Amino acid sequence: MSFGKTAGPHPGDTIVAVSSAPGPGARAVVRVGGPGALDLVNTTFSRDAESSERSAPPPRRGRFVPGSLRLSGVPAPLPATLYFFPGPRSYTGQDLAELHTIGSPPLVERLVADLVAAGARPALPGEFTLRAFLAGKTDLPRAEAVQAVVAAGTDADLRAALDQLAGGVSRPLEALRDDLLNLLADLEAALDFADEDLEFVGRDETLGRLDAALGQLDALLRRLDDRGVSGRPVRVALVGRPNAGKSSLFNALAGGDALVSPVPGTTRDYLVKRLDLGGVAVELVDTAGWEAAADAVADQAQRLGRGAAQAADVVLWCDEDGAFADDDAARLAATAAEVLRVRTKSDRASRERERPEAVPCSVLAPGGTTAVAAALRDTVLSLARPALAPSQSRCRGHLAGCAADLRVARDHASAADPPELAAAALRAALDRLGEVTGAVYTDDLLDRVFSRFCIGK
Ligand SMILES: Nc1nc2c(ncn2[C@@H]2O[C@H](COP(=O)(O)OP(=O)(O)OP(=O)(O)O)[C@@H](O)[C@H]2O)c(=O)[nH]1
Ligand SMILES: [Mg+2]
Repeated sequence: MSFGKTAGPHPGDTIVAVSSAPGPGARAVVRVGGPGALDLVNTTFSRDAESSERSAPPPRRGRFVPGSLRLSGVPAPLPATLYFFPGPRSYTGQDLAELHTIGSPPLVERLVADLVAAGARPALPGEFTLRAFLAGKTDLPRAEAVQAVVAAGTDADLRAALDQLAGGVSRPLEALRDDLLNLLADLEAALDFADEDLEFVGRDETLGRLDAALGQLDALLRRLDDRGVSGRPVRVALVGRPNAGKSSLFNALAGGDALVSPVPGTTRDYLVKRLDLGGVAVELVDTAGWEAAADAVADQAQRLGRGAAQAADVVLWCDEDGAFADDDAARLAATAAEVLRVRTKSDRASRERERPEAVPCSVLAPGGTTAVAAALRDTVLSLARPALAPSQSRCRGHLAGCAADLRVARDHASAADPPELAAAALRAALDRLGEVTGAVYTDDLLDRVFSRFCIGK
């Protein structure tokens, strides 16, 4: 699906979708939005105690109108209620009608089909919220929060989504954007009157205001992290005893260049590499083998390795026999990580002992790591991703870009470079900030945000 200008949906279309949860229920809600919403609804809906709905005045805003639906092929009228919200004071900014009726899937399908036959177009995922965004009714973080509220799986997810919906991210962003726009205006005024020896904003003041903005950005980024949704890729740690074959597997999976040797305790530090598991991004971490540390360096390596395991979302536990001793399990229990057991060096026939709970793996046999890669991908995909995660990672990305541009502006100001340079960097920073809220957007950005939505929202 694309919201591109040529191929994308036309906001002048009247769209229809079921907006209640799929399946049978006490009540189903069908939404019709767009300029022809009321006329379309009136093709199937009649008010109670009225001979002709056409002679009646349109329903008042937010008022519900009891009545019934006449559906094609259904002999009896269905009880229904119409809620009508005329634009521009509606969710989408356009006329919006909701028909509430009995939650029977075949009847609801019939209703949508009749409305489509009467001229409505089936809505694309997120199209109602996209219209709200395009009408200036909502910004992107709030639009994303709508989807996150719908998808929230836990109380914490729901709280975070509701906070974002209420402007938890948007409001501080608006304040920050205002400050930066004022600073840009001052810098540009100084450019316009460069010949007149008037000082609009001095170097120290510029630096001070940029530092304040960077501080606010930092606080915002921390706030995103505090919600426990940092948007970082899933972290996978290779953990096991010395010589188990962790670094070899690391190299095989990630094309890394970790040191491999038959001497136990080869890996002293830990190595991190990004890896693409068929469209799923993970961060693979190679760690030092677990053993009783013999010296200070080994002890340090062990602690680093354990720290990495602690921060992991998934642990690939490597063992030549596919074994997983109770005390190993106990040590890993402290991490919240999902443990995936791997039987390494499966090409060694003498060690061929079947352990169904461990995935066999060999870095020497052709295709010997395919099963591990597939099992790892499944595990990563099965991890519940908080509903706000995509929004948070999008915001984080734009905010980090904004901070980088602000630092460039700061460097120029501090080096007393021509003020045009600081102004240009500041303009770039403002664009990045605009991308968070949607004040500056591209079709591609809208596509990424709204294609995650479900139909009817
Ligand atoms: N036959 C066979 N040998 C392997 C395989 N994977 C690793 N090895 C060998 O096992 C030895 C140890 O491998 P490493 O990858 O260094 O093991 P490690 O777990 O990283 O070891 P430490 O860093 O010391 O904890 C090396 O000699 C490897 O060549 C495998 O799939 N098959
Ligand atoms: Mg190693």
